[in-house]
Amino acid sequence: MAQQSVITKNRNVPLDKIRNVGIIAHIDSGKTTTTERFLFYTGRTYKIGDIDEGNTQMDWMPQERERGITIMSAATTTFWKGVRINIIDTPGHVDFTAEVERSLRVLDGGVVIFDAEEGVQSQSETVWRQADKYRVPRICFINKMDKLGADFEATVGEIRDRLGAHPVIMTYPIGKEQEFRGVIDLLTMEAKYWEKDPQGIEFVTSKEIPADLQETVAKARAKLIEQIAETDDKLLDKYLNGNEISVDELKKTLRAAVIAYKLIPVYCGTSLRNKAVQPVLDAVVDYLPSPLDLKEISGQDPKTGEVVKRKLTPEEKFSALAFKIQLDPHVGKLTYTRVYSGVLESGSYVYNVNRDRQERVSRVLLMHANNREEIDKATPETLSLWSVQKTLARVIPWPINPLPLSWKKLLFRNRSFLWQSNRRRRPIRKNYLIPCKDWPKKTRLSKSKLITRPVRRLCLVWASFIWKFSSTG
Ligand SMILES: Nc1nc2c(ncn2[C@@H]2O[C@H](COP(=O)(O)OP(=O)(O)OP(=O)(O)O)[C@@H](O)[C@H]2O)c(=O)[nH]1
Ligand SMILES: [Mg+2]
Repeated sequence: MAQQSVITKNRNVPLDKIRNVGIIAHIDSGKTTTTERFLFYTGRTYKIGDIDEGNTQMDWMPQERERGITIMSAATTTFWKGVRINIIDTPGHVDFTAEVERSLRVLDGGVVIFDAEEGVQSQSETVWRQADKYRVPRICFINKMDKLGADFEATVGEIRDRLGAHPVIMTYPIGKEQEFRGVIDLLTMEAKYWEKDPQGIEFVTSKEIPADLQETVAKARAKLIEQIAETDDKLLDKYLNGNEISVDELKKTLRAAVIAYKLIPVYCGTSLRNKAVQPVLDAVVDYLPSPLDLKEISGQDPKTGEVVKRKLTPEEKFSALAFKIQLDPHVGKLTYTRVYSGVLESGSYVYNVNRDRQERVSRVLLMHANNREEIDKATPETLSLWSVQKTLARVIPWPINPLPLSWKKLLFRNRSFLWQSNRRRRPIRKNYLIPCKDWPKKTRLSKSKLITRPVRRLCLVWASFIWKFSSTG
């Protein structure tokens, strides 16, 4: 496994230098591969984790490594250009779509990855709609530019037509498939080549644009400036009057447009071949929102029923959303939380709104996939975990400032899963995460048995179990 280098303990970062992002997409588009590159280029790991060799940081479960797929979303933290990036790598398989949705609820921004050959696929559409639902600003990365049949422009077209988005091309590919060499940054009009260093750390920047691309790139840049200018009246005036617009002005306006869900910056590259991944990290820093851009959250006071608003700062009273519970054989029950305001200290008590009771926060942990780093407290800067000791809950007096967040419970209707459970008997618990196609043949039910009453009853019980289980998530 790749080694970690950065110690995140005691690194205080101002709120505007925080990005909470999720990597979302269809299965096999390269989310984990790209996340591993993020960790490597930011210095978080010494060695590039490879999906195909089963030595990734983010896919740490043996089942994930065996199958080369992500089953559980994994969180990590890294630093790029002085900005702390909290990342959640999500699974792409339709059966784990609940994992994506519960992560999206607590994220401030998303990096959506597309396969340059496949374009926009079904699950990409699903996660896109989920991100729309939770109002998550996004950037896109068209990955696998090295793959046979890779088509950058067709994929951008599909983002526009199938997803109804407003993509803006930020980097234009130099070559494709085997010939993919790098990208042209349309803002600065620089060509960047990843050719010499196989790990892609070093790249060559040149002001000279390849002759065959000059015309296309000039058109693409003009379109980019027009698209950005259209989102801001002042800039549009300047543009229409024929005045020069600086790169800084363009970046600032684009950032505002991305946060306002008006534009989606699009990048391209190939994570597997270690080419053009750094511009995506730059885009996370430059265009995705910090917690300060979200302004405030609102909730209901449990006693008075009044709507309460809190700013997303450590100075405010505490409020957080527990978005996932995980059972760890060594530590016990872990609760993934997003702290929105205030401070969560180890040894303190918090009010659990769902259960209407207090919970003791025995330890606060910062997660790096399955590695835990113990910290004293969690603030809005950390996507953290705390472990709960339920036994102590009843004897402690109520905290003074509870704030139940006014979000709805998640209800998952995972059709494919229900349909599959109609066909086959429920696997035993330890096999729960095994894809249905791999369940032993013996457990399959014949078509004639499917229509019998006991089976239908069993399906209903199973469906209600899933419903109950996922709505508590
Ligand atoms: N040719 C090519 N293959 C890639 C690239 N990036 C990833 N892959 C391959 O695509 C496959 C899937 O990669 P993952 O990173 O596991 O994809 P994922 O989106 O995380 O998959 P799930 O988490 O299971 O949804 C692996 O075999 C990778 O080696 C790329 O840039 N080019
Ligand atoms: Mg993955």
